[in-house]
Amino acid sequence: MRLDQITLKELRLPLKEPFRISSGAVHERRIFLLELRDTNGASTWSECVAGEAPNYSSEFIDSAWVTIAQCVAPRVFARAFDHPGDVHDELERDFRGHQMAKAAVEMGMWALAATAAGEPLARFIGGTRTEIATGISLGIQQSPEALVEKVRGALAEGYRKVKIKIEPGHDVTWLRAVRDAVGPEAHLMADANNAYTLDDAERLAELDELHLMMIEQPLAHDDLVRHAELQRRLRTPVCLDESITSLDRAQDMVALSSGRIINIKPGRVGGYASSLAIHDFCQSNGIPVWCGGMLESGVGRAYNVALASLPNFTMPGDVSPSARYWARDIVTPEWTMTDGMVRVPLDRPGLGVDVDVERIEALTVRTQVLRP
Ligand code: OSB
Ligand code: MG
Repeated sequence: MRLDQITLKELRLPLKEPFRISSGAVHERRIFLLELRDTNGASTWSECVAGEAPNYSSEFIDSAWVTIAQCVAPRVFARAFDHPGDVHDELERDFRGHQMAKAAVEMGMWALAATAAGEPLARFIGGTRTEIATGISLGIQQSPEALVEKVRGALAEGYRKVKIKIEPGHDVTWLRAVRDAVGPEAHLMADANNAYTLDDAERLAELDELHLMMIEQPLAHDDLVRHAELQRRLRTPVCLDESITSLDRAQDMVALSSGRIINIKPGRVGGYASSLAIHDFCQSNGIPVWCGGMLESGVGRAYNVALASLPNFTMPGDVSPSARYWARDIVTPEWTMTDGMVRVPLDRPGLGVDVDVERIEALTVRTQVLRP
């Protein structure tokens, strides 16, 4: 397999409601799509999940764009690959960081290979599930009452897990209001996106009585040592998101006991090869994983759904249906949820959804065509 063209496109999709986390708010998602074409003329789409600002990781859309154009694409154009699993190593050699930029191309190579092999992407990577238990990630709300309403609505819609964004001042009282309102059985968790320090350990320990499934990434984005100290002081399992950028970091988490669960986002770890390695390592070490989200369009969602079909994705993923985010998605059919489950498309090779090329053209604000 050899690429002979990558087209970069940026479009804007307004979110139905603003999404606020401890590090910032998004109103309109700048969607970064790639169309990859190989020397046989086959093509597929992928999505780079970098955000508008470097407030989740150091990458952002504009840095990822330049990185793909100047560093990732030239390397991938320069050789043929027997297997998409070889792309990751090629992109790691003397090339530090930029996981989301690398992942966008690497994952597209997996989809091209799946299509060429005549297999649905989920099966091509070893996925076994036919449907994915689905969670919703709720941004920080105006008041505890507003949050309770959102959570009730999500549970009524059938979501199997409700993740609530927290930050100092919007945490224990807010989550207690939710727990009191929805009862002891509801699957609730919190995500702090690095909003705390170890000085907050006592406050965070107050969450133990609320029986959350986990607390995601309470401390710094690149920390493992302090999370280990915090985990010793909490009964609630710590789940790491931002801190796990590679298989090595997952191994460090286990070695240091920095957390008990991992949220795998393929973009954050450099793509599918790395996601599969983390998945397998966690499976062998009794660490449950689940698939995180980055407010992807229907294109990125296809990759998340396929990944979440692997056997050790035992907890509900942040793979909400299209209608949770957008008035209209850019794929057909849109992603839907029935009884809290999103179906894995297994009826055809590749991504399993059609990309609405006309709509993408209409929404595109910039394009760049890359060639060898
Ligand atoms: O921390 O998981 C996160 C979105 C943007 C940046 C970070 C995160 C998120 C989400 C969204 O929680 C989950 C989704 O895509 O539904
Ligand atoms: Mg998170």
